[in-house]
Amino acid sequence: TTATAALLQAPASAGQEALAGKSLTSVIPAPAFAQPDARQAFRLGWGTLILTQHGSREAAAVGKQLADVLRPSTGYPLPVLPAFVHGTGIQLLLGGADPRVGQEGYQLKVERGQVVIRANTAAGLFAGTQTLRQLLPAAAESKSRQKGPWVVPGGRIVDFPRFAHRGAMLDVSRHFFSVGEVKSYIDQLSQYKINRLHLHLSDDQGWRIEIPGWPRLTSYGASTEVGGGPGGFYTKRQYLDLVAYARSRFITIIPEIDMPGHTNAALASYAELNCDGVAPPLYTGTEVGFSSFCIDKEITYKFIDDVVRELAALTPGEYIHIGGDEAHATEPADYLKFMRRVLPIAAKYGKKVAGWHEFVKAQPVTSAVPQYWGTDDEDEDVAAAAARGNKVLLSPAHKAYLDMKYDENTPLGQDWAAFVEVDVAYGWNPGSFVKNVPESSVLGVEAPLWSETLEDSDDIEFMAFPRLPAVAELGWSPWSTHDWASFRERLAQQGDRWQVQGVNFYRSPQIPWH
Ligand code: TNX
Repeated sequence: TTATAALLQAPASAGQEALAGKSLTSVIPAPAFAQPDARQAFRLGWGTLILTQHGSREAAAVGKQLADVLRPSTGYPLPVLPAFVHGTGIQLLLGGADPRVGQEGYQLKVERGQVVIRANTAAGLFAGTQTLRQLLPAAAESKSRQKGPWVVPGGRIVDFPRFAHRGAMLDVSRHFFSVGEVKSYIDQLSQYKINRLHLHLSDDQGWRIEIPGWPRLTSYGASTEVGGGPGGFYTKRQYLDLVAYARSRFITIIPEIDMPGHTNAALASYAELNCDGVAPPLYTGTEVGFSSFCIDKEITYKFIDDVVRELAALTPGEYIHIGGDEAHATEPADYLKFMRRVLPIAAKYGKKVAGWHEFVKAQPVTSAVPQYWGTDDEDEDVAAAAARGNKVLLSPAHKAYLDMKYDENTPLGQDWAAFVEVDVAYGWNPGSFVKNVPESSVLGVEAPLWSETLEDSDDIEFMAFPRLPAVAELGWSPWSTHDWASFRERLAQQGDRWQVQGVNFYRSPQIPWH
């Protein structure tokens, strides 16, 4: 009806709702449009069915993932059945959604008898089920049976992302993280509608991915990490397993091989890659900017061709990330020469390029994506690239870096860019942050997590939570919903879920944790 349509135009009043306790808008990222209906609510019970679009294996898979979360805590059978079955329950349907939901959004209707999620894609259904999870009591996240009641607040949501790229980056080079640890992070990211995971697979301290024909990269170059620990690497099979795991949660992995700097692990593995033909020792410190590929040797490009070809074959996504940051040991003219040779290699293997923003000096084709990691609100080269038509990814270090300490007492992390408390991570607008990089030139946001000081999942979680959800909301939610007062209340509710999930989050004094 027109009345409903008009109501759905109204931006979610997340603030008031969150203050009043669990409601339809007690969600991160904030939904684009929400219309709570206090007269309605859905109660999960013994008889609840999960009914998924008939004929869609992907919709059924999303339904099964939802059941896998809710069965242990509720103790209910929650069978996943094709949607032509009659019964009450949670319906995951393809098609018939509000046109604004696009390719990744969804609409959600919660009434007394049913929950209906509609989307155009399985990705949209998955996003809707993440919202639904957050609308249930925190105990629903438990791995063991808990007391209900399992009530979902009533009303309607129409929700879709502001930006195409809502990313996180994990540095698996400075410290290696196992397949299990990365999967655990993927699970956490997907709850906040993150859709890209950038893996920093090589650096001075370690090479982390098997490349056929270059076995010493992994037998030797992967054998240590910061502090001298054992390091590690992903075999092709393990890497493909990660890609598939991420994909089932609608996250695309973007692999990064950093070059021409940050390459000591490769240079140590193969003497012939060095200009003087002498392999340097492995490196376990935390300095940056001392290594460089040999720009004038042909074998450098043969090596990169092999690496990019292999990575492209392992990557269903559109992008390969070629690093390009902090090349202090490469002459500026050599850097340009190098980039102009390397950029076409990705294209040859059917991939677009992402890189740390320094590489725009080489004026890459407009499909290339500079990732801005500066601590300033202007950068001439990045603005010029935007003017040429390149889309920019925003990771300003003093806002979006998850490895920055929260304050001077934070036991982990670094502080070269800033202390980044939760209000700082939340308090910037990607659409107008860098001068002359307008919203139309912004591909999205990404929260990098460098791992010089991080050794395991507990450490990852301590730095990522609660800041990752702040960056996720900047990437997904319309600016009209941006509201610190509301965000901190909603974050406190996420804290209840992390407690149940066993996530080692930082109890920022800025947040009214329960
Ligand atoms: C700078 S940011 C780096 C990384 C470090 C990080 C530590 C960027 C593109 N390069 O090599 O790990 O600082 O915060």
